Amino acid sequence: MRIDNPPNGLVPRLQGLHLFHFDGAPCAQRVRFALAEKGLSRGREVAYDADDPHANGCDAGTWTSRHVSLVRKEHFTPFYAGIQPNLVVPALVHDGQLHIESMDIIRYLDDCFGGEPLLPREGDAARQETVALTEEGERLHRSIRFVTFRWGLGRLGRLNAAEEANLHALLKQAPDAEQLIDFYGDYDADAIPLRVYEHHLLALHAAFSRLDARLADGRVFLAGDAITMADVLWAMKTLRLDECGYPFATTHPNWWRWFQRVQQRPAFRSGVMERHRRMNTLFRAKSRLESLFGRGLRRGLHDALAAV
Ligand SMILES: N[C@@H](CCC(=O)N[C@@H](CS)C(=O)NCC(=O)O)C(=O)O
Repeated sequence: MRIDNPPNGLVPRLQGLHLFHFDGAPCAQRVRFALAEKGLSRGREVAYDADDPHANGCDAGTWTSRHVSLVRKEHFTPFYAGIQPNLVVPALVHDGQLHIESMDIIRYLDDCFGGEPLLPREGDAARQETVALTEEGERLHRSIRFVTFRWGLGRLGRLNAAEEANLHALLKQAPDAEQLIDFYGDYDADAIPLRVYEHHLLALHAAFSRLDARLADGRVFLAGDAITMADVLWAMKTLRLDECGYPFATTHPNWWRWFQRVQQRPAFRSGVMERHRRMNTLFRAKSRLESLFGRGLRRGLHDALAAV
């Protein structure tokens, strides 16, 4: 989605490609994965709010990284609100034009840059499948948030009263498309209730079961032999849930093999994992420890399925 005349005056002055993102955020990882598939590599690192004309150049074949820390709540600042009205990452600026919504950004990159298409071309049967699978993945976006916040952050991700007030103030003029006010309101009051967590876990389990069955015919990727934007989107959900201890290998074996294939792609290693290893290791250590004590996401899924 292109945003014309954003309030932040920096945007029109940015030349080349600038990605506002967070290393550990699945929605930003999708875009970095796609950038790498397009042969574009991470170039200069500048502060997300750097207004330095020398930071604005972009070497050919690279994109400028503007890292927005979700941990330090840099996405809840007036500066960032002037770029991404929904206060989430990612956002992309290309030669002064602002684009938001990760999957729209990927389509935009697919149109602008060469390489194999991530959305199969018009007339290719795989195109419709790719669109449908992408839409299904987008519908489950909030389920990942609910599951990982309860699993990974417990009460740690809560906003204090001042941060809550700030969020309300920043979203006053915006449609709150990501429902952050509702989400943080409930979460700050009572973490995430078990029944909500289980509801989202079951929705994800149902989707992965369908995807697992789709791969039973031996196809390499979701819509055929070539990787598409649907694989990119679902891979990031899978990575996050795998980090949290979701038992993919035993529950959805075809899907697990598909994920190994995706992980072997050089673009996955460079675009997604390069600066995500520390967080990945931390998440895995936590989920292994929980498994040892018979707790965690594996147990959560088991209980949720048993209660149906
Ligand atoms: N529909 C948006 C969703 C973006 C989104 O939810 N981003 C998450 C990270 S994956 C975020 O910034 N969350 C901030 C928060 O929950 O405070 C997109 O696809 O770009």
